[in-house]
Formats: sequence, structure tokens, C-alpha cells
Amino acid sequence: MFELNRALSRKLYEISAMYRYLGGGNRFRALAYGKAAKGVEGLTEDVRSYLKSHLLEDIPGVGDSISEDIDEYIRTGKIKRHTDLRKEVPYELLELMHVSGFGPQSLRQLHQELGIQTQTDLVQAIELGKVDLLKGFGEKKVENMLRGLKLFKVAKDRISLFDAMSIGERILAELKSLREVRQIALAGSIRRGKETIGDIDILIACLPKDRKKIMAAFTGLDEKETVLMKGETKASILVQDLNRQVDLRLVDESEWGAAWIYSTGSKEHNVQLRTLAKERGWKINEYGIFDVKDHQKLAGSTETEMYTLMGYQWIPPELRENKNEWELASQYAIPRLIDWKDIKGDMQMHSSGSDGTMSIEEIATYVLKNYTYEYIVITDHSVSQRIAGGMDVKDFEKQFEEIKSVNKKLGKSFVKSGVEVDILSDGTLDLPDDLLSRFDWVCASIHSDFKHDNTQRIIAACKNEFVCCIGHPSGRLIGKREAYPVDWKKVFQVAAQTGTAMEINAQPDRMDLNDEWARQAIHAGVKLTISTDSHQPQHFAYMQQGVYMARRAGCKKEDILNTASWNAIEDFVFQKRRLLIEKI
Ligand code: DGT
Ligand code: CA
Ligand code: CA
Ligand code: ZN
Repeated sequence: MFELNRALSRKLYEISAMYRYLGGGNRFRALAYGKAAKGVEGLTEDVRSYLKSHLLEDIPGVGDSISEDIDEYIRTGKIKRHTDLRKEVPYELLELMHVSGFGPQSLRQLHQELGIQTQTDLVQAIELGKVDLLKGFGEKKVENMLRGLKLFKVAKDRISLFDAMSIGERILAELKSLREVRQIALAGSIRRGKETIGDIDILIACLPKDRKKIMAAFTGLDEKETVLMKGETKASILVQDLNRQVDLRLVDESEWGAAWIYSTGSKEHNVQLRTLAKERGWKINEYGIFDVKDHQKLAGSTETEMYTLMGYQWIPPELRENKNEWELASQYAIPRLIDWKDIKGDMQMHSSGSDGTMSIEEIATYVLKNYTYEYIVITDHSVSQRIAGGMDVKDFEKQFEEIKSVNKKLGKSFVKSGVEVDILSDGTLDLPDDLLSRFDWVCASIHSDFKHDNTQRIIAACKNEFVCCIGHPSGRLIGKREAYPVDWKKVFQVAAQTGTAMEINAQPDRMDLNDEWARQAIHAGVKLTISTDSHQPQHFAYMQQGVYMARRAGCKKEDILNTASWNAIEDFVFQKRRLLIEKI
């Protein structure tokens, strides 16, 4: 929200790190700058407003001299202290100071004795056996450093689709304003809606004479950290936000379709496309489709023209993973995939009743102002989730009343009463059935025993007539926790038989179910929900990434419950109850 605050606090953190690296008498400064960085990070107002009212020193951790740095940064976008320090230290190595196996002392030695400036230098020096020769660097320590480097790389390599989208769209918006830009779009994994993103790819069509100007704008963007590469038609920058690489490619309008397909990928999809072209006696590349014999250009300006010439339906980018898209597209059998405009409501969120930050009324007001939904379902935690403010029967009694009164104020039944009830180790639920029967929507989730096979637990929950949906079914947390083992075939079979839905939870570190499992689920006849599991206002925006996941799974509008009116959802709930009662 406050980009300047974020950028400034990052600068201050870096100054702190550089002082820490230098060590000795600089350690005190390192601490001071660390505190100030945190203070700026936690502000709920733009830091410029503090400068205007001469109150910079009111920012927690900011004293006399740091306030001068902040003043300088706001006025000039630079801090001289930062620039000067940067000349003294191996700047690119500093982020390693927190990784196990490294510390300021080791880094200093590597820099001073071996002249190592970058991580690439470091890996090379280790491989050449130069590092073992340093005093205090035994075999064990070097091994430890290599392990640390690997962990660090994995954690740093990719960011969430949500974060990548916000960076990508910001840059897109800035470049779009240039008159010379004829067409502009995101490409690469971001356009395919992958759950995590390596780098961000942007494609622009323009006249050759305008390339220089567009390149200059791209490499001169305010938020860039460094220009990694700049040519006539290609450039890469590193943006400060999350230290991400952004690649730009300029093409002629006549090549737009071919270039967009190429740069969208996936690589595997492109390779297959090339093979298919070869079979037809053609050559395909990022400029178009050409006849091998006379080099005549057959297509290239739009994606549809390219796919059509090849004999295929246009393939939505989310399906370009070289799976079954070719077969479907050759029969023109790719359905209209769900679109985020189809979503009519959000099926999971937490109020301040459990671990959310807003009251139910605040949530309703916020959502009504920012979204066009017809309903939202409040699903606070049940009693076992003590750390997350889990609620008991009495609390829920009160919440039923609260929801009634909020709806009355709104003049419509916008807020539905739901719950995220815990599935206990033995597969039972931690709220009694007579309470569960009174909710509009019951989502059941696993929040414990992540190492065990949880097939039976999920199946048991599906068999409860009041459970409408299983929340974040696989339990994974991207980059932190693997999914627990589950026999999905069995689970989806029972879910379909009992009329239980499965959730696509759109929290960026969950994205659960993922594309593969969601695809299996709908093929087994299971209905899905997409929900944001919001705990604060910014989270409602995750819906779009959830929709991407559903599209990657090949979901149509009808596969997703919350594209339907609330009446239809009620039917779904009642049908399950009837079905299970009849069976008994
Ligand atoms: P990422 O950045 O790791 O999240 O994934 P992508 O798919 O965005 O990969 P990236 O940025 O390396 O390349 C963007 C697209 O460019 C990729 O999806 C397909 C195309 N591409 C890149 N390298 C090759 C290649 O060697 N062969 C072919 N056919 N296409 C490539
Ligand atoms: Ca990419
Ligand atoms: Ca790229
Ligand atoms: Zn949960």
C-alpha cells in the first residue's frame, strides 16, 4: 500500500546489514538502522506525511541522524550513506548473512582474502577448492555453506503468483501509458497462472523506430534496482520489490501472436508445437509459421491465427502445459473456462470472532464496497483452534444473532453463517451435530497430524451429513510444508457419492487444492469452491489467483459452486443431508 514506506524501510535494512558486515564499532549503527527500518515498515500512514509535519522523529526508532537520511530519501530517492557504504562491501553477498553457514566474519574473510563479490564468485571459488584453503574454513564448514546456499536458493527462487501479479501489473500500467506501445501483455508463467513464479515476462509490440524510447522507459522505471541486460529488443531489470527479475521483449505487431505464444510457454508446450509444425512441413518460431520449402510466412500476427492454421482451437494459457490440451484443442473441445467475473461470493473467511482482523459488519461493508458478490460466508474457527481464537457453542449462538442484525442493517441476507470446523485425529468433528445443522455452510478442515495419511479422516468428515466442504484439503504450505499423504482417488469418490465439495483455498502459500488434484476432483464428479480464507481486507483479492488454479484444472463455471446463486448452494446443502439420511 505505502510503496515509498516499503522502499525506504528496505534501504534502511540494507544500511543496517552493511554496518553489520563491517562489524567492530559499526555494530551499534547496525542496530539503530534495523530499528528505524522496522519503525518505517510498521507505519500506517505514508512517511511523506511525517516529513510535511516535521515529525520524522516520531517514527519509532528514528532519531536525529536517521531522520536526515529519511528526509534525503524522500526528496532525492537516494541516501548518500547507502551509496557510500555500498562501495565498501560485497553488496550481493549480504543477503547471505542470515543463512546458516555464513556470518559477517566469514563473508568478510571471503571478500577480503579471495575478492569474492557475488554468489556466483562464491560457488566458483568453492568448486575450485579455493575456500577450503582459507584459515578456519574446514571441509565441514564448506559443506555447511553449500547446504545453506541451496536452501536459500530454493526459498528465494520463486514468489507467489499473487505477489508476481502485483509487480507485473504495476509495471504494465506504467508502460501502457506510453503512446508508442501498440500492444502490451504479460507472458511466461504469470500468464499461465502458475502458483509460483520465477521471473516476470512482458511482451510489447511497437514500431522499430520506437524501440529505443520504450527500452529507456523500461530500464528507467522508478522501482528498478539494476539493469541486468539491455539490447535493442530485449532487456531485463531487477525490481526492488521482492528482488524480482522482469524480462521485456519488443516485437513488431505482425509477429505479436507468434511471440506471445513463444514467450508464454510453457517450454514443453512450445516444443510440442514445433514438432507438430514440422509434421506439417512448416517451421515455427517466435516470428511466425513458415513454409519450409519457400520460406513463405503463413501466420504470426495473432495467437488464434497461429493455432487455427495448425488445426487447433485457441488454447487458454493456463492449459499450455503439454498435458491433454492438444487432444482437446484438435477436437475444438476446450470448454469455456471459469472466469473470475463468474464468482458470486466468497465461501471462507475469518472475522475477529476468531483470528480475523475485522468485525462481521466491517467485513460486509468492505466486501460490498469493493466486490460485486451476492453473498459471503463467515467461517470462524471451532473450539480446538485455541491459538486462532477458536469459538465454542455459546460463541456461535451469539454470532448467529450478530449476523442476523448485520443483515438487517444491510437490508438483505448478504452474510451467511458458516464455520471452519476442525476434523479431529479420529475423523470426528469438534462441534456437535445439532449445532452444525444450524449453519448455512459447514467447511471441515484438518489442522493437525500433518505427517499421517489422512485419507480416512477426510472420508469420515465427508460422511457427516452436515459437512458441505473440505477446506484446504491437502494441507500443504508452499515452501514450508509438504502435503500429507492422501489417497485422492478414494477421497474424491466418497466426496462425489456424498455430495461434499472440495475447496480451492486461494491463500498464496496454500493454493490448495492445486491444479492436478482439482482436475482429478472434477473428473470424479466433485464440486469445488474457490475461497480466499481472508483474515484481513487485503486478502479478498486472492480470489483471482484461486480462479487461475481452477482454470489450470480445466474447470468450467458449473464446476465451481460459488459461481451459483445462494439458492443453488442451499439446494446443494439440502441434497447432501437428504442423500445421507435416506441411506441410513
Ligand atoms: P518461470 O519464470 O520459471 O516461472 O517460468 P516461465 O515459463 O515464465 O519461464 P521463463 O521466464 O524462463 O521463459 C518464458 C517463456 O519463454 C517460457 O515459458 C517458454 C519460453 N522459453 C524459454 N526458454 C525456452 C526454450 O529454451 N525453448 C522454448 N521453446 N521456449 C522457451
Ligand atoms: Ca518467467
Ligand atoms: Ca523470463
Ligand atoms: Zn483452516
